[in-house]
Amino acid sequence: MNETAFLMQETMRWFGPNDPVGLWDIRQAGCEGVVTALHQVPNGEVWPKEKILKRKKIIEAAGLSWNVVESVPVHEDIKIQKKNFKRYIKNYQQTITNLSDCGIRTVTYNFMPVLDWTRTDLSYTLPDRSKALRFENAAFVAFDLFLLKRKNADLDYSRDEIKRAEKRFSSMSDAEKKQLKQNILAGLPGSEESFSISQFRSALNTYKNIDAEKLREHLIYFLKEIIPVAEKCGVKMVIHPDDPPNPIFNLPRIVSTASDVKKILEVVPSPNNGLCFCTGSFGVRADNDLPVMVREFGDRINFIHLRSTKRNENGDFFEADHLDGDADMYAVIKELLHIMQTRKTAIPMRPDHGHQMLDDLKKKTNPGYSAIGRLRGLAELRGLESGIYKSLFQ
Ligand code: DNO
Repeated sequence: MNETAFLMQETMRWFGPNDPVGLWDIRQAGCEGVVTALHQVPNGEVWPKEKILKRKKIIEAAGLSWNVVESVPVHEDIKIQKKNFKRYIKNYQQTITNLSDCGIRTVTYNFMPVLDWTRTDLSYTLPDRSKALRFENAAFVAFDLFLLKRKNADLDYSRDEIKRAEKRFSSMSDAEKKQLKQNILAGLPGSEESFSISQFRSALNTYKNIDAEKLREHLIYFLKEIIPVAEKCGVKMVIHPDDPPNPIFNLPRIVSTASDVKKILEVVPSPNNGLCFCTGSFGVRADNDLPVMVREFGDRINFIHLRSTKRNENGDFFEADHLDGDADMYAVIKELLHIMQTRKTAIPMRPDHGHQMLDDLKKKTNPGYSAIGRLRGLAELRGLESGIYKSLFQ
């Protein structure tokens, strides 16, 4: 590649010293850096500089850099503007300042109520016997209606959906029901919360007077407090889209579509108020035209998650091979390359999720975050990017 080439910075998520996938594994996958977070710090508390530096040192000892924080979680009180939310915002400002002082200047967060990302099945067997993550609508609706027994939940679904959920539920063994409950409530890797059924019911209840407009107001309030601090200390804040990008449990969703993103970026028009462009999350909706979105928001995309889901007409989706789902990865990467050459910047990227495959089938790995599946995804994406770059810019 020539010296003025701007290609994506290749990184992988690393969950810290307890991650079964180690830093040297990530390095051997060809990455230059990692994306990580201080998962041990309770939500809402300040990340102390010593802890940030300690983590940074471990990463650098493996010849890698800490390119992006994913995530500094936004405390629920901030989303619902209750109790201690002002204190939590102050803490958030301090955390950003501390990160910047330690040289880490891209911070991911999301504004999903109660739950971070959600799947019903963490080991969906594909025809080649590898395992993928999946969201099965009938199982999800069955959980909502028959396990959670949410009040008025039936009003949120069509008759057809309810019928399919009944059928699905009656075919489930007790062990499957338990597993489903756990998949939805126990918290997937990177999410900092987990719930029992009754805790979850009360968490949902805190949103009873918060619709999408209200939640958006709260996000805007948060941004107006946070972005000036981010500007001052040179931190790029990037919001991660809702996953899945549709309302679940009748909770408001405000980062699911191009028009949602437009509102967020326009309301605080600062380069520090940016987007984590996740092809996997946005790509679940057929009305999200991914390459068009890259073009539209290109000057504010400061972190990229690449994966591809395959959806069907029932609202199910599973995570396909990185180049094989509904996302037009060729067109997305082509647009990203244009943006990077124009901005003269290399945007950090991570291959998001990956199948549990080969030797990893015998290991206990974080769902979606095994080594070999991500390595395969990254290798495919790298090849695609390099081919497009050479044919277009050299
Ligand atoms: C799932 C991830 C999410 C994401 C957060 C960002 O694999 O994409 O956990 O990191 O939602 O805040």
